[in-house]
Amino acid sequence: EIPEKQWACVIEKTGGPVEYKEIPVPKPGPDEVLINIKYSGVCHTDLHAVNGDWPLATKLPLVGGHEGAGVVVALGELVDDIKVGDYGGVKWINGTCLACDFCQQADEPLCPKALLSGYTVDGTFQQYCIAKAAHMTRLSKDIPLDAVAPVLCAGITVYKGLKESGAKPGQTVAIVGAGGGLGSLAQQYAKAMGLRTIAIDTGDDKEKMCSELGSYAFVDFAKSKNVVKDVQAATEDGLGPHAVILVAVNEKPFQQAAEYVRPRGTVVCIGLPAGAYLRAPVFESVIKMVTIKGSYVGNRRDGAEAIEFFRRGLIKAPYKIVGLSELQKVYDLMHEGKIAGRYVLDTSK
Ligand code: 8ID
Ligand code: ZN
Repeated sequence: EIPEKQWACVIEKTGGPVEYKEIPVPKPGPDEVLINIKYSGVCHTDLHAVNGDWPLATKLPLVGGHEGAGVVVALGELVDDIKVGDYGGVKWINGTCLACDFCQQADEPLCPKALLSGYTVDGTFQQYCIAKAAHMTRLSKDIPLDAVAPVLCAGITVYKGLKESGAKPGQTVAIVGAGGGLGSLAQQYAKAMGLRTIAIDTGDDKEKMCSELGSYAFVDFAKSKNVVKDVQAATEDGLGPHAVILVAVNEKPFQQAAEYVRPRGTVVCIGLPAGAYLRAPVFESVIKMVTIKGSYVGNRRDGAEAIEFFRRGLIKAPYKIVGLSELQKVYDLMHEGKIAGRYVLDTSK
């Protein structure tokens, strides 16, 4: 009962347009599964892929998307630990070699042969998507496929970033870009991990959302006359947050965070604004013993842990559902910075 054709969103060339059209249903290779994607989140990475603004080319034509949740409908002949009918998630890391130096140490996002969903292989903006069985995220049947979709990239990534920050329960973390998809989930994971959060973003809608998500303070970067001072003033002793999670799509905050982070604090860079550079004052970075690091999605274990927080009901971030055919409208809103939280696409319409 797997159809020959399916609906998908395809770009033929970098820059778009995004075309909603019928394409063939792919067939899984020996170590792959075919997943009937029910819902897919839309990540800002998907917009970077359309715009081609990163120093890494996409495949073309391209089906984007890497936050896909659905039902397994076919298995390659080597797959013996997944059944047809199981729930599965397709994340950014679609597959890796499982043999290199990095894969051996469970750093598989760093695998030089990593396949990237919706970037170097077709992703989840289609009704039937392929994933390497070893990397399919296992989802139990009590997990709602719409709400879990954003966890598959945004959730895993911010959970990993919070772990990489080294922040301990009771400490304060600044979330920069808190009103977006990654930022909204970061506030929920931080809360579940016993951390306090300061949200940084702009606009009344995002401020309201961040307060509902558990942040005790909000700094509006567009209204603030001095973001560095305002973030530090939002901490009890005025010395700044223990960690900063940077998920904004803008260079400026990557050049401010080291100034307001607490002595001994850690700045975790996650957002990927095009052509941007990190900048930090050497003097303050040294005498404050600041750590600045990058964090890139998560390994399979991080994924399983992030899903388990969600399954237990600890992660509730707002999302809106629209049809797969409306992807371009979502990109337009995202480009304008008008999305509070995440959009999730229903692939049946
Ligand atoms: O593994 C990774 N490192 C990874 C994984 C997934 C996504 C990295 N990303 C990257 C994406 O490619 C993108 O560059 O993280 C970035 C954020 O993705 P997103 O959360 O999906 O984007 P969004 O929903 O558009 O949210 C971005 C927010 O940043 C705010 C915007 O207002 C928006 O709410 N923002 C901006 I633009 N400038 C800001 C500033 N100066 C800012 N917030 C605070 N200060
Ligand atoms: Zn993503």
